Amino acid sequence: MDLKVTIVGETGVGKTSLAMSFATNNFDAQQKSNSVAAFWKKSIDVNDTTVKFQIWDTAGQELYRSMAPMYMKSAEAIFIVIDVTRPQTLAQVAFWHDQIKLNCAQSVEVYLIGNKIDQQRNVTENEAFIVAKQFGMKYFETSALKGTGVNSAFQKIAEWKSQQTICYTTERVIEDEVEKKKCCC
Ligand SMILES: Nc1nc2c(ncn2[C@@H]2O[C@H](COP(=O)(O)OP(=O)(O)OP(=O)(O)O)[C@@H](O)[C@H]2O)c(=O)[nH]1
Ligand SMILES: [Mg+2]
Repeated sequence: MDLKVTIVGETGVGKTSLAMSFATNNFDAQQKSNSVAAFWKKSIDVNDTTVKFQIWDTAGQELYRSMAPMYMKSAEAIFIVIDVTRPQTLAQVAFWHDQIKLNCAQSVEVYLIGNKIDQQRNVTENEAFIVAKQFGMKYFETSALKGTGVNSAFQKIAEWKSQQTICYTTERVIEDEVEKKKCCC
């Protein structure tokens, strides 16, 4: 099954680095800021199903930000990334959450990702967790540099997707059975 994930957040928080770490297991300390969205693919197996990720890594610079909604619209899941060394990136979560409300389907699953935990942090895990909770999001911490937590965040969203599909199928089966019974009466 396909899973479209869009990554948003301020410039320099590590969106491209996270996508690259997950998709290729590589890290580039000289990673350049992107001006257009980059696309990454990777498949993983969860619950006997292959989840094929289609990852849109958006450009965080103010100048290119107007493009982000285009990639949010069809997303089933969104990662809002912050940089735990820069508290202002946490303050901007409200902005990104508004963008999601404006542009995404109601069913979208949103995770907050605190990246760069290998560095001296200025945002505590608890501070970020409180903001995530306020907006109804799960919170994960990562280091794209070390690879810490990256696979688990993507694994969790893949599990969410596989569960969604199972629930949907079960509901449909139950609905179909109700319909059949109705027909027999
Ligand atoms: N120490 C450390 N540096 C990181 C980490 N993730 C990214 N970086 C560095 O932070 C800088 C910005 O990373 P990018 O991945 O380009 O950030 P971005 O969010 O894609 O930025 P835009 O494309 O401008 O939106 C680069 O120099 C990366 O090498 C991390 O986990 N730890
Ligand atoms: Mg980038």
